[in-house]
Amino acid sequence: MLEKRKGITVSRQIMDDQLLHPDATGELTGLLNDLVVAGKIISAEVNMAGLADILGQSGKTNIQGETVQKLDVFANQTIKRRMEQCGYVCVMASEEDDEVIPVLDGYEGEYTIAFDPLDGSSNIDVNVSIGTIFSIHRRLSEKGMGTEADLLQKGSKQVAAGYIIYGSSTVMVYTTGSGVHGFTLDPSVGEFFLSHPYITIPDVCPYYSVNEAYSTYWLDSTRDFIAQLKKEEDGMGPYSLRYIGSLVADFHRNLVKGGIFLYPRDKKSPEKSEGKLRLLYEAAPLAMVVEQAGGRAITDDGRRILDIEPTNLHQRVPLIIGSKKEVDLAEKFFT
Ligand code: AHM
Ligand code: MG
Repeated sequence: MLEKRKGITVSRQIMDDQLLHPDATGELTGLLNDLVVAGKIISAEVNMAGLADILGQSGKTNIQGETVQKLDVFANQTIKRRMEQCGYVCVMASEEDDEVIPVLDGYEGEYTIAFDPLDGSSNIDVNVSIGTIFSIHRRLSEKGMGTEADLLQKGSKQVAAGYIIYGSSTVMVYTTGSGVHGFTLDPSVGEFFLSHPYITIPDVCPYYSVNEAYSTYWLDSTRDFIAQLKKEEDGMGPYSLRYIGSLVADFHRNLVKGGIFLYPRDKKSPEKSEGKLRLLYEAAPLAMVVEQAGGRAITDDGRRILDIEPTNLHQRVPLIIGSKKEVDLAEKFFT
């Protein structure tokens, strides 16, 4: 049956997901389909980047104080334009914008979207995989333009989440809470086809991913856990290190092959006291995906990522995410 589904289009799968919810109005289906269009546009631009003189830096810095590169700007604008006029979204948040982003007057819909338009952007001009991450919630307010409060909802309330990775091929992975599916873009026809139905993260986990250069700044618990992964013990380990430095790419590899990714807090600077990654549009959506795939996502003090109540749009959170057995093991060190 699963084999037979392989090759169906992403829009067919999105519609099938909707049919699991008899009361659905079709708004989430419409939103996801518009997001797919944004993904295709960004994918085309990423592939053209080397040719189109779009590489390099735009000279601006974002709220995190990082240099914004031109493709980030393009990806951000592309998603905002698609979402502001799709009619299914009431307010947005993006890694690249300090404040909430309104939609066009008269186009307010039922949902909110938070996104990282192009994660891993420091890798853009060296042909390393980068990606778009998205998180969708149902609005809390009744109607009209959405507010920040509509966006500040915990991850367990997400109605859909996922990412699009621009790598050796472009792959969209998403969940609406009924399993995780992956679709590969066939650029010759401009369509995403189901290539990874019902993804489950492998039990056997060969990889760990962490920036070990910061180990001198780590908490003892992090250092002890990583030391454990290097041992051969109880039929586990030593694990191999794979760190791309592009969250979507590291996460995607671990989801498909098995693995654990960590971006823990460290003592390097006050900004790193909660790690580096952002709760709303990096940690929470990937946590929903990983849990739907049978894995786990926690903080380095043992909290479930999906249970964290956000207090601001760009808050950071220490992230431990991946195969269940390894996150269970991590938890013993972190609690
Ligand atoms: P970005 O959203 O500005 O691209 O930053 C997030 C990226 C992640 O993709 C990656 O996991 C991490 O930063 C790498 O950080 P570091 O270089 O500190 O290891
Ligand atoms: Mg990012």
